[in-house]
Amino acid sequence: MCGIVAAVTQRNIINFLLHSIQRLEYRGYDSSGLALIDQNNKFVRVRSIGKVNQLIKKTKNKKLFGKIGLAHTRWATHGKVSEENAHPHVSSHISIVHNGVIENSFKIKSFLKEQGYIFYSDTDTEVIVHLLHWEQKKTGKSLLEIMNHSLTQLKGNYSMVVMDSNNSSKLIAVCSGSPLIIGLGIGENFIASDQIALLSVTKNFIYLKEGDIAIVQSEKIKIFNKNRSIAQRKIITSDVQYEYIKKGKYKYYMEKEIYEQPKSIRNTLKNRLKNNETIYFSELGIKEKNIFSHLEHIHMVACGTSYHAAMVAKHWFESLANIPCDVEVASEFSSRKLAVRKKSFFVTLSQSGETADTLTALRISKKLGYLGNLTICNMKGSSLVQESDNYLLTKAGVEIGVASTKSFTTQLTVLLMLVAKIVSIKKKENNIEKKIVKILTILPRRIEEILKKNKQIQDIAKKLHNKKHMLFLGRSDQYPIAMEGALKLKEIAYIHAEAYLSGELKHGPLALIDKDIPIIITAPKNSLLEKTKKTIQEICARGGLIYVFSNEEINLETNITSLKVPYVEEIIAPIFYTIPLQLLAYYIALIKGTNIDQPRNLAKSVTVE
Ligand code: HGA
Repeated sequence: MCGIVAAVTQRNIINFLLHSIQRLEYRGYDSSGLALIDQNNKFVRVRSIGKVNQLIKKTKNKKLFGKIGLAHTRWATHGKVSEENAHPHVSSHISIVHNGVIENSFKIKSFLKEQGYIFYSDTDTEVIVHLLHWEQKKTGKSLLEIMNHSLTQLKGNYSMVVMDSNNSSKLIAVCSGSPLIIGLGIGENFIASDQIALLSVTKNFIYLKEGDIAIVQSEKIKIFNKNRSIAQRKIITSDVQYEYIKKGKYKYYMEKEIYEQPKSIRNTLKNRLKNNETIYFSELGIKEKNIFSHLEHIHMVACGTSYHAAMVAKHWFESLANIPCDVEVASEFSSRKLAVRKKSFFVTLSQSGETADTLTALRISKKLGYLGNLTICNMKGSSLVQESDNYLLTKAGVEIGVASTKSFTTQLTVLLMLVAKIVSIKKKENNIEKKIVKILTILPRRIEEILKKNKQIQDIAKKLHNKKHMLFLGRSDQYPIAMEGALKLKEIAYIHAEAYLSGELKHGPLALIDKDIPIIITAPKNSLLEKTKKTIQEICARGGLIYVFSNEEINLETNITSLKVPYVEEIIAPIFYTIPLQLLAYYIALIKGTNIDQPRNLAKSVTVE
């Protein structure tokens, strides 16, 4: 969530800060702000509610100058959306930008008030900056020393960057609970919460580890680990392509990302399908046999769209590999007492690798006796990748639209490869692996074919955009797709949508059926189609309004709109049928005129629990 950018350079960095913080707007976008230290060693601060464009407008005629500075785009947790609550916050000569939540902020705040501090905002962040100031006033120690001491008093997450107008040569970064990376320039260095903010100035990054404190100067960087010993951290050269962060001919990133899926899946499969029959994961190398051969159960934990991907994978693990698999929402996993199955292997999924609920679940799982763990993630240097024993990358490329699309279909692609690999290792023969390799090879083409149905889906969107509620139905491995379709519609079109198992309709939700609640059904031609047709007839008999996506012509009644989609192999049908539902949500939102890439109240990577 909240985006952070900071820089210490030899040049005026105002334009860099504005441009880079705008890149992070997808993380939070209710307000933004920046602070610089000017030639007189004084803070200059500009803040604004709304999008970064508002901030840019406010800075326009100000002739701002500074070689060191901080910028922030906010997703509020403490205090409403207002200019006073926007970051950076200041206490005398110390300024801060922060991502996270301080759980004991009220207690510290009342202590600081007793010491005479006046609070200008309702944020927990302002508590940190006054605490630092108080400690420094009391002890006279350096900012680094007081930082060390103050952190022991804070409970919660507090990735942050701090600067001191009495010492304008350095920034201090603290990484705890959400990501921070250092971008290495020539005679200048940068800090951000996501590499895409810094790709215009560098490709070389250091990912700070949990608990790290870094002192960043224009010519040098010093990192202390959580035990406060000097730490050496690897420099990672990013392979993220700049084109991924341009909208190109598309109106919204989400549209671009939907149409990019054949390419993203090709990238995900690249160098992983060998000789048309074997799957190879370079991330695991030869240790894959050791990792998977003893497992007898899989426990998958994720949130939101990633959770839906895990639900599809449950069907694959059980039907193709005969391995029992349970799937759980990460926040629930961490909220209950668990009984871990014997020889259970723990799998997490997250696009960003920073999802706080999933990270917490992983940390808890390590104490529970799982056989091992693996994360499936789109971000190489992310916390989940760093903290997991094993990882597999989805290689979707940067996803900027807040509503996930290509990260979902590439997660499913990786999951299907994983299932195939595990079947071969457990069964000691590779017939299923060979079959899956063959099917995955044609998957990008299948997606290209379904994307061509966009015009017909736009026509359906025209009929549905003014509805207040919708139901999505799916059976078996199409149920998670119904959930994903409903989630997309809620996220970007602000239409209330629910997903139900087709077979469950008659156990209650059938009471909702009337002509005002359209029902969207994905019904691939398979052994379950006849059952789904029965459900459709039951809805029709009650006057329901049905829209079916199927590769069989379904024209049982007049109140059915049936869109015949191209043929697809049964195993990959969940991936394939996701596409029309993504397009449907997109086109409905487009007609409604919502802010598709940055829907209200949401943020891309949810780094708070
Ligand atoms: N708690 C701070 C920062 C919010 C945040 O990190 N969101 O992801 C605030 O409310 O300003």
